[in-house]
Amino acid sequence: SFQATPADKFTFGLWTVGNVGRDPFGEPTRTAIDPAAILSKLAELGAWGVNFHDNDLVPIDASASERDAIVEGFRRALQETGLCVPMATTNLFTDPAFKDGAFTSADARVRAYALQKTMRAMDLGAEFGAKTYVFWGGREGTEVDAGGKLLDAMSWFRDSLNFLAEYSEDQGYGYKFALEPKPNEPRGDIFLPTVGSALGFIATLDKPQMFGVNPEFAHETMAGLSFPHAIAQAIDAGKLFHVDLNDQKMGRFDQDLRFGAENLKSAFFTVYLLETSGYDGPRHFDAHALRTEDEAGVWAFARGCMRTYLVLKEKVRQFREDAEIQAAIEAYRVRDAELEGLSKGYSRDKAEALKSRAFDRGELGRRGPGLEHLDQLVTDLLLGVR
Ligand code: GCO
Ligand code: MN
Ligand code: MN
Ligand code: MN
Repeated sequence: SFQATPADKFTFGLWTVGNVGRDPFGEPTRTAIDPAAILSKLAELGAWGVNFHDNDLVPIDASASERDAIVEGFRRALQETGLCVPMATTNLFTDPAFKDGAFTSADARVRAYALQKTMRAMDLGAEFGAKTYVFWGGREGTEVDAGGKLLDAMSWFRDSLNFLAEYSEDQGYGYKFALEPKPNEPRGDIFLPTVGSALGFIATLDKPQMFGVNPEFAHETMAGLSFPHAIAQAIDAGKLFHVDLNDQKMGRFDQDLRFGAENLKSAFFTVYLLETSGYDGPRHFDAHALRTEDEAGVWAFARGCMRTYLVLKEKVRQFREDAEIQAAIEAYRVRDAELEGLSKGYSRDKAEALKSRAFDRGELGRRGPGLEHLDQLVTDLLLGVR
């Protein structure tokens, strides 16, 4: 049936299903949907939660009383629909003040304003019980390296994140922070362009344990990298705090396609890793309906993201129970208890034993691991003929 339920932990951003189809070449093709209407439709489709940037909910120029009224209305809509708000984030990219960066702006006033806006957005998220705070540095980058801020940008970024981590602790919010890397767009080059860069940067923060990553399928793909490889590294590091699911053709503009729309095999291994690694965070779809679509297309898009995920989850189950596939995986691995023992946990004896060991290079090079066979089995599985 592949019908989503809250137990699947699917989430959408207000900005995703709320996307009106504006692009750099054309005006919106859809009218904005009221957040309360978005919530009831998402609940009807079986989603678990909804996420927002501060200004998806509260306009940047709202007065204090307008803010309170909006927050109250949204709280009511959440209660009526049973949806939760697991993640919150700040819009540090739309307003012209951020045109040359927020935390990495060369203008100290902009950096201070970015901190103010983020603290207020953290307050807002905490009001709704959000536990994960995403940092997507959309404008954190540059087109002109002559400005000479490549090194400064790293320390400004670090100072800001350290400051906000302290703020979260001071307020007792208990946020876990997730950095979301992207290689470019809207900037010519965005700082911390890949999951690997973000992981490296986290190790330089004052409280690295509070920080992880929010990898996005489209972003790693834009960089020409493999999304399953990226999340595997994040999982291995204990740093997969959130995930943005969508799809993307490599080497194109930021497409934000429906999950599974383009790279089915990578989508399958993404679901495989999420479902078998113990990851229990939200499955967040950060994508939007094609600009061609009307509102019916928006909900077809949302339903499609969840449906494809659930179909692939069922394929993961079949993959793990398929005797021929499991035999092919087993055959791929060559086990050797003695050599495996010698190869880890250094001692001088082990080093000497390995150095004097005779290896049959000819045999190692001749062995066919059976990957064509295995991969075709997976292809058959995904095509539905197994
Ligand atoms: C993008 C990004 C954003 C972020 C969002 C959450 O390509 O525009 O993926 O959608 O995920 O700002 O912080
Ligand atoms: Mn994106
Ligand atoms: Mn995008
Ligand atoms: Mn994203």
